[in-house]
Amino acid sequence: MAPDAAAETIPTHVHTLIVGAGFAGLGVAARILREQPRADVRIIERGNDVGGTWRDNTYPGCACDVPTSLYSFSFAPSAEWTHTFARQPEIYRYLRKVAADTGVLDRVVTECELQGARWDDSRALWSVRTSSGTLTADVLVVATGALSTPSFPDVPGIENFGGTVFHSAAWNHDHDFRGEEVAVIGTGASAVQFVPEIAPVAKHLTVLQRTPAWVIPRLDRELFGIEKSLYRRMPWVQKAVRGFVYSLREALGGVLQHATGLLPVFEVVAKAHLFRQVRDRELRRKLTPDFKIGCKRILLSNDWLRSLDRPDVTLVDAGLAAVTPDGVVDAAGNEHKVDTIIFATGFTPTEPPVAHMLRGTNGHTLAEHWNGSPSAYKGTTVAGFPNLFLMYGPNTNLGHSSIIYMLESQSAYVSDALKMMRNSDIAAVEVADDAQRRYNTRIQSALETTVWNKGGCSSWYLDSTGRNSVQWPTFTWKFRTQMQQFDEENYISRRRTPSFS
Ligand code: N01
Repeated sequence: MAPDAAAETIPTHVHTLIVGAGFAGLGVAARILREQPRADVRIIERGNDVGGTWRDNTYPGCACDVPTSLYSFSFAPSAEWTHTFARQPEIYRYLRKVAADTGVLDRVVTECELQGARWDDSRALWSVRTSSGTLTADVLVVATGALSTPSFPDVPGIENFGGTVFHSAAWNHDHDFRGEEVAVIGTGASAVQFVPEIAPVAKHLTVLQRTPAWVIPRLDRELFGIEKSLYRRMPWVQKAVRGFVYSLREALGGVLQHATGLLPVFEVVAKAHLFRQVRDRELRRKLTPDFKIGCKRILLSNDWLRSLDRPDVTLVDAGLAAVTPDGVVDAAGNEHKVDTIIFATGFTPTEPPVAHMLRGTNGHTLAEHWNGSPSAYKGTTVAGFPNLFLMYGPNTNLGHSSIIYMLESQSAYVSDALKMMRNSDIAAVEVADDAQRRYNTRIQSALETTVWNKGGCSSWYLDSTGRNSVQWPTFTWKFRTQMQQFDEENYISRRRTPSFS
């Protein structure tokens, strides 16, 4: 479904070009336009609509695993949510509404994919190639998200499989599972949501689990009519609920980051949940992790564990090793004949494809610069890449709270940078190398004692070099504090000269 009022063409030049119209891109554009209504801002979006990962992930049971009171924009509260944990269709609808209400939708060019961008130092501009043509931009804001490119394990034989294959992030809604043997690869946040939905439909499910996850109940319920009408009439009540949920989540973050000695309490809750939902002792053993809770993302589900206890579902505690023309081979060497394979194997957060498309001052791509281990200043700017802002950049992910809070903090920083550039007639800002280095030394040292680094698991928080380039190490209010104002003193700024204007 294409947006009603999206712009259709790209201009030849724009001041601020945002790539991606998901939560991050819409949020930063809304913030800039709120503070500078006449700002020259465009968003290019490769899909046919706004919404990002909430447009693309439509698998059965897809829902947010962070309470919606927090997983929504602070500037766009809604009294229409049906549940405490919103479902995908309503989050998608919400994003489309926010885009329209804030005027951002008029700035979106859909079906326009970034193909490459090179910093032109002599003109202090980004030269940008897209699927709809070329343009230049003073500032580039990359809001392509961490969960936009599906990851497939590199297994032999996949090209010869005779049945149906798809990824959970590109669900095949025309596919009929009735009477089918189905293999599900992966047991992460997506699989736990769709397996309970398709288990009653398929003839049999074989779930290949490489690593069991800690699972706790999702305290989900329908919102009462009275709550919604209260939120409508007295918005401060909804704000207060948001503040309360935020505080609870910060407390959980404190345990994951600073008080890991308390984690066994959460493990007791997870083990009790497993005991209640799974009768089979051997299955419970397979589903019990051997690492500290929180080391990998804690999963929230009320029906995943129970669905694995069904007679028509088999949990194989071995990963996928190969695919044959009519089945999958697990890492223990056993073959399972199946008609359909669903990959629930996640995304590529530490190797974002966009990093291969951006070339900075010395002509190297961001991916070459990072060399397998992303880092940035305040998760947002990178030395050697002037006028580039990364939304949801390195070390901004959370294990306990809402990413929307982090994105809004980054949006404030970007908007403040743009204001400073305009008011002081600055053509280019580039973070100083030593400021970036000092910042990352602090972040890495703070991460050392957290459960993500010390919890005894391997997770996508650790990149190919073993460094944690994903997680924010401490309370989120500390991130917000550091992002309140653009700190020009840590940047090399270049004034606009007549040749640049
Ligand atoms: O992906 P994942 P996801 N054989 O990376 C397994 C967010 N999200 O799509 O743990 C067998 O979590 C892999 O095994 P292992 C959320 O942030 C948010 O579920 O690496 N298995 C793992 O089990 C989440 O973190 C919401 O050993 C293989 C699974 O694939 C992120 O999206 C909702 C394998 C991947 O799990 C991604 O979630 C849903 C192999 N060869 C998702 N290779 C919200 O509500 C990989 N795996 C906000």
